[in-house]
Order: sequence, then structure tokens, then C-alpha cells
Amino acid sequence: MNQRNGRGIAKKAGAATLLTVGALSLTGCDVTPPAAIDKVLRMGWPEGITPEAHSLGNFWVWIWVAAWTIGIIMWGLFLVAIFRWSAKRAKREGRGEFPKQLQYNIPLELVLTTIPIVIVMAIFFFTTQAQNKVTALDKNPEVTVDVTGFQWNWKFGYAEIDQKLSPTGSKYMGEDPARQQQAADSAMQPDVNGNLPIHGKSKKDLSYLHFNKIETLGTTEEIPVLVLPSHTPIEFRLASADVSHSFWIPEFLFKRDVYSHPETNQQQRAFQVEEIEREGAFVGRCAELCGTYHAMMNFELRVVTADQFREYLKFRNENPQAPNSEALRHIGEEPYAITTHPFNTDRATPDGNNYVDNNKAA
Ligand SMILES: [Cu+2]
Repeated sequence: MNQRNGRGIAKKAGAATLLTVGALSLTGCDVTPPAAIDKVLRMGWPEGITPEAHSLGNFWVWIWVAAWTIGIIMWGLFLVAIFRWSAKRAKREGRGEFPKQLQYNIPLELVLTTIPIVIVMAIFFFTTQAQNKVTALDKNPEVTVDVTGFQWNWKFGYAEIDQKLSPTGSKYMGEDPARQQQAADSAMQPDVNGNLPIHGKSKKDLSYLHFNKIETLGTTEEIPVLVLPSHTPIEFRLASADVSHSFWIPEFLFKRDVYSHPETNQQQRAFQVEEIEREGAFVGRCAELCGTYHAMMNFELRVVTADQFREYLKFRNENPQAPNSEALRHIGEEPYAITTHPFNTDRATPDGNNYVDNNKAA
């Protein structure tokens, strides 16, 4: 009697798992969870601001739903096994010490082998689906920005701007030829002993970095603000001038390591977003422990309208000496970062208050 019950429960559990996985496979993971429970299911993940972020967010949520479902079924089975077939209980009820052993029950073992395989295959399928969407380089970017990470800050440069957003009226190419040439030359500068130690290249080879005419450079006193247009496909090209960093805007639900010599390191330096869906200020961080002041390696993504963006670039193009804050003020935006602020890096700050207020200084 008990055994039949046990098998009944195992069958039901198996069927429930299959149903859950099956339902997920049919709907696909790229389905937004119902708004009412979305926030709970996200478990602290921020709301995405790109289509790619939504994909990752949905993936995250449904994987957790599947994991919880499987977890609850398994915990249930453990508890049933522990209490129903305990030796004490068997003794009390005058049964033998062991319940009937099922280790050579072929159908049962087949089911218990198949279910995990199906689960792993489903998870693998959805992982690949989300990952392919995020890493695809087929989004026809209208703006390409160069992101350079270094100890301990960021530099952002505008590399290519499509005609409709261009500050000049035709397709804008932002490379700074003089500094790019300098970088190219750095590969062949021998060290003090006259050697080129790395496969015939200098240790200070920076030829892989991109240098642009319009750049925003972060400093200890000022958080770099990366200005980008909403509703526009954008390509980010990442490279580090020294150690490994990681480019992370939490609202992208995505981060990408920033390497020096990305191609030599088998690293694809570019990633693209189809669009940024809303304007606003979003904090960005370095997500790779990169040394003493890693925690202070913050930046801000400022998403503005396409018209504001064109005006911003035009101002910067025409006023190469003007600081970024002035260009931001010119388009009616807050001149300094509002999502994060610089820190006083002096460790001897007696009162522990190391807040630096740009806006006060301005
Ligand atoms: Cu870093």
C-alpha cells in the first residue's frame, strides 16, 4: 500500500517537473513576467533599459521559477522519504527496517535520468538564446563609442556617428589621427636597452587603443559622464590601457570585461544594444577588482533625446576646449554626475567624510 503511494507521488512529481519545463519550453524564456509579481520575481535586479536587458531579466526570472519549482518538489520528496519510511516508524508499525528497494526498477530509473537531462537541455537552450541576443553584432549601430578603462577611471570617445545624429551633417568619423599615430608608434619604441621584448613589440604598446577628437575623460575630481541618445542602436568598443577592468551599467543587466590588447586576449571588444529605451542618468561601475581605487571607478551614463545629443556633439565639436560639464549645461542637462560622486582619495580624512561635491565647486 505504502509503496504504491510512494510511486504515485514520484510519478506526480515527475509529471509536474516535466509540465513546468515543458510549459517554459513552449512559451520561451523571453516572456515578461506579469507586472504584479515582476518586482518580486526579479529579486533585486534593476529594471532593464535595453531590449537586451529585458531578455536577460526574463531569463533570470524564469530560471529562478524553474529552480524554485524543482527545489520545492525535491525538498518535498526528501521530507516524504525521511518521515514516511523512517526506520523508527517502520519498527513501530511492525514492518521490516527497510522499505522495498527500487534500485533496479528500470522504468523509474529511466524517468529519473530523463528528467534532469531535459531540464539541463532546456536551461542550455534558453541560455544560448539570451546570450546570442546580447552578444550579437548585427544591430546596425548609429553611434559607436570607444570606452577605455584605466587605473582608476574611464575615458569615453565618440568614434562614429551616423549622418542623422552627426554634429557636421554628414557621417562623422571621430578618430584623432595625430594621437592615433602616436599610439601606433608606441608599439615600436625600444626600451632603455634597445629591445622590443614582446614578440618584437614594446612593453608600452598602446596601438590597440582608440583615440578620438571628442572625448570625456574622468578625473579624481570629476566623474566622467557618457552622453548617449535614446532610441538609437549603439556600439560600445572596450579596451583597457593597463590591467583588466569590467564595464558595467547595472540597468543593462550586463557587464563585459575590459582587456588590454583585447584581440590578443581572444576578447571581442565590441558589444551592441538595439536602443536605450528611456532618458535619464544611470550609474556605471568597474566590476573587476583592479587595484587600490577600484571602488571609485564609477561613471555615469546620461541618456538624452536624439535632438539633445546632436546639439551636445555640435557644441563639443565647435568648442574643443570646453569641458564636458559646459556642453551638458548647454543642452539643459545637469553638468555633473548625479548618480554617483567623486571621493576624496586621501585615506587620512579625519572625519571619515570623503564626499566631493562637484556641483558645489561649480
Ligand atoms: Cu577597474
